Amino acid sequence: MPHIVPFVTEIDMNSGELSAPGYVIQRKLSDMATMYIDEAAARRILAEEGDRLIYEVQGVALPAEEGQIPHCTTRILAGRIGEEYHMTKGHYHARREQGEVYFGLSGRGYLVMQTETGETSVVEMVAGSAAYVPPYWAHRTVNVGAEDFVFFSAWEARASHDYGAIERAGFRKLVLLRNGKPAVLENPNYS
Ligand code: PAN
Ligand code: ZN
Repeated sequence: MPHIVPFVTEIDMNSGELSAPGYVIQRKLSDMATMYIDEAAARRILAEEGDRLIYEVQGVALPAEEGQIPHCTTRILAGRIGEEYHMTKGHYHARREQGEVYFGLSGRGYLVMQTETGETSVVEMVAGSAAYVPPYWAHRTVNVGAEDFVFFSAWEARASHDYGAIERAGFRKLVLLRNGKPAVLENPNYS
């Protein structure tokens, strides 16, 4: 078993940048155009404006072994695709029994969660919010503000990510602009 020595990472709360990221992931509109309810709007943006960065993840590199606690920041840029706010892909943990902690660093977002047995929950996060994603809950974050929404997350290494179920069926709840503010609505396409 590799021996990890203690370390500290400095985080820029406004950009989510890590002092020494082990990895950086960028998700663009072209990576997730089919995930937005208004796919035609996504295609229009891609054709007329070109691709756009939706969110960026910066994390520390740790081995995927029991007891390690990987952690990262996520920065979701402000904006919408049609009426739907910029969001992460969202996932279940491959090991469903593993939970996670999110901590808001800047901006304003919604954390959208659901279980495979039909429960849903949407909580608001601002700078200073510690949100708990319990075991068995799929999770997606949505930037509902005018600035970048940045948060920190930490999970158990073996949780691993299962994107397939969400890619196939989506989330039960959507966060859309309605009457000038974010509204949580049923997803008519949820299957
Ligand atoms: C988070 C997410 C991160 C990006 O660190 O992985 O916000 O979202 P997607 O993984 O859905 O693209 C987390 O929940 N880790 O388990
Ligand atoms: Zn997760």
